[in-house]
Amino acid sequence: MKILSIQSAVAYGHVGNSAAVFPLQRIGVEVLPVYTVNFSNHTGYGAWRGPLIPPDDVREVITGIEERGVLGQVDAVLSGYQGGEGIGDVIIDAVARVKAANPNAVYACDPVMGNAKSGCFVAPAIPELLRERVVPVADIITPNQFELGYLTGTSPDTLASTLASVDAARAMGPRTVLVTSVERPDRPEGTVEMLAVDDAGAWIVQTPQLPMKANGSGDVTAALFTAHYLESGSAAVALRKTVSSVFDLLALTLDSGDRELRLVEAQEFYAHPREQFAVIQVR
Ligand code: PXL
Repeated sequence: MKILSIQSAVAYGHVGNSAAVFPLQRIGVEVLPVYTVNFSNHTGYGAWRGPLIPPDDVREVITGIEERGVLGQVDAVLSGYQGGEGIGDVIIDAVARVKAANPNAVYACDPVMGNAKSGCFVAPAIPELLRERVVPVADIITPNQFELGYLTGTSPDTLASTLASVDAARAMGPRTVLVTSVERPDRPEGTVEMLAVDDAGAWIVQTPQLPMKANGSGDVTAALFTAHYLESGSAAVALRKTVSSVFDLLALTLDSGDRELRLVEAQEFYAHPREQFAVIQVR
């Protein structure tokens, strides 16, 4: 399996491609990383150095890959956080070129906009760009519950209203939706859920809510879900494996006291997910 992953690079720590690439490689995926920024560290520190890569330069790298004649081997395009609005067009164009070369290829978009705690934290043009142009050409999207509401102009909270919001998102184009950080008002205290929906049904999984927020965990989640979904063709299987790997990565990181994901140390959890959490079909 080959995944063209258009995301950030950081030298220190793990977000964007610096979070997604290694777990994908560890489960046997051939990754073609294309970088959108080259930063010292993630923006969560409030200070960082290094350039945003100009959109034309990102496009050049993809054109170079195209000229090697390998775009037809790409099974999926993966994108995440967009620092500026110019990258959106490059991603849309890359998806079109990959799909022209391989009609079976899919586009997995993590519509990064914010979260319930911080609200929207991206540039003002990004939500509209995602809503109007990017999400409509995506096959898989992986919003958190806040982003799902922001994307669809709804307020998902209960399971029923979250499923209704997913239906609204699927009406925009994507057939497969993974909702992360689902916080139903009636959930057992100290838990958090993930919900996966595709044409075959809807599945939910509940885990303990760890007292932490590690930058990059969403990037690992989107990457692993995309690869497992492509591999298995099953949202339930992809959900079970992804949640297992990400939970164990986070628990290991929490234990370490480190601010950055213990991405390398957790490698066996990607290769051999324990699948310790039950996935329940809800539709
Ligand atoms: O995790 C998304 C992400 C991507 N790229 C950069 C970031 C972050 C999150 O902090 O700082 C540069």
